[in-house]
Amino acid sequence: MDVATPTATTFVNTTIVGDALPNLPWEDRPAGSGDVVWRYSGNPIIKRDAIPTSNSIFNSAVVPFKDGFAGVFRCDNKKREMNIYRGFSRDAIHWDLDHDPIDLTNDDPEVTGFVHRYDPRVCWIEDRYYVTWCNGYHGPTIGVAYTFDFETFYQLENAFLPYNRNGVLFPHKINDKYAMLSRPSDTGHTPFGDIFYSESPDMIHWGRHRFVMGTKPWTWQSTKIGAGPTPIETSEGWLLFYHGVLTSCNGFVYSFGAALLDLEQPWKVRYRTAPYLLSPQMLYECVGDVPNVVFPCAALVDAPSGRIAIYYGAADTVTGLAFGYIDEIIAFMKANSEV
Ligand code: BMA
Repeated sequence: MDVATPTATTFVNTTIVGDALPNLPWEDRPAGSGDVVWRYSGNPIIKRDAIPTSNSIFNSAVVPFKDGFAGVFRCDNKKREMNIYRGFSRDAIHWDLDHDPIDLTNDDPEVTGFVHRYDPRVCWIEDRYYVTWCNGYHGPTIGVAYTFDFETFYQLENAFLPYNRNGVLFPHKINDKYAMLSRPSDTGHTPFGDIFYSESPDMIHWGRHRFVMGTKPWTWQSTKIGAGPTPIETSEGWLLFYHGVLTSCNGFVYSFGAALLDLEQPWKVRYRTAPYLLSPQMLYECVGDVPNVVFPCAALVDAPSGRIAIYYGAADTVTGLAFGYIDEIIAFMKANSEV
């Protein structure tokens, strides 16, 4: 598969820029369901104890790799250290995870020093896979590394000063600059957070920060929001899945929805789902180390069919999979949009 030269596939209204991925995991919408995004019946696909040392395996990222798939997984171990682990799969459902965390390479120990690493995203850009994650450096910030082969991971400078989370790269340069979404925050389990856009000439220096979107009072996204999987390029704009948090009388509730961002100026929001697309409702989403969380970090797309498989952490404990059609999601967003 030539991932460097994506093709475009046109639906009635939407052209998806991307490759064919015929081995995308897939299950049809259940009979009688009207959901625009529906869960895999075999969820959770990764259980909390999939490796001997793990307490939980959740907010994780997968990509097509060779004739199968590779991924970077958030595993919290039984010391409750948060770290990122490598995995491979033939079918993107059954995963073989390393039993030890990813070893990050950089000559400067100030860069590679471990405090915590969590919520990874993986994005193919030009000739390599970039990994971003929430990296502890005197508070959470955005760690960045790249790999060509999922064997050696070269760590770059943190993208931002602390405090920041949910760093999500765009899959190609925009206006000749690398582009990233992130969510400035504070050091704790922050009760606020909006999504911002930043650009970089070299993946090291990030600037020209632009506000993208904020919370919406009295909705599923009223407390904070954060970008999820790598944005998907379509003729309608960048399709962004993002999580939103509501503060209930019993704590935070994490759901996810979607937005369409302008192709050339992605800080301009064209549409945004007023209702959520998925909220914690299954037992494995409602019960776990942190109840009531669905937290998407990756999506696989088959451009010719418009099928999408979304990977999400459930209750900060296990990993789930959900499906949809991009043209249906965009049509739903347009019919139910509040920007
Ligand atoms: C966020 C992050 C996520 C986590 C979520 C719910 O702030 O820590 O990793 O899934 O809270 O606990």
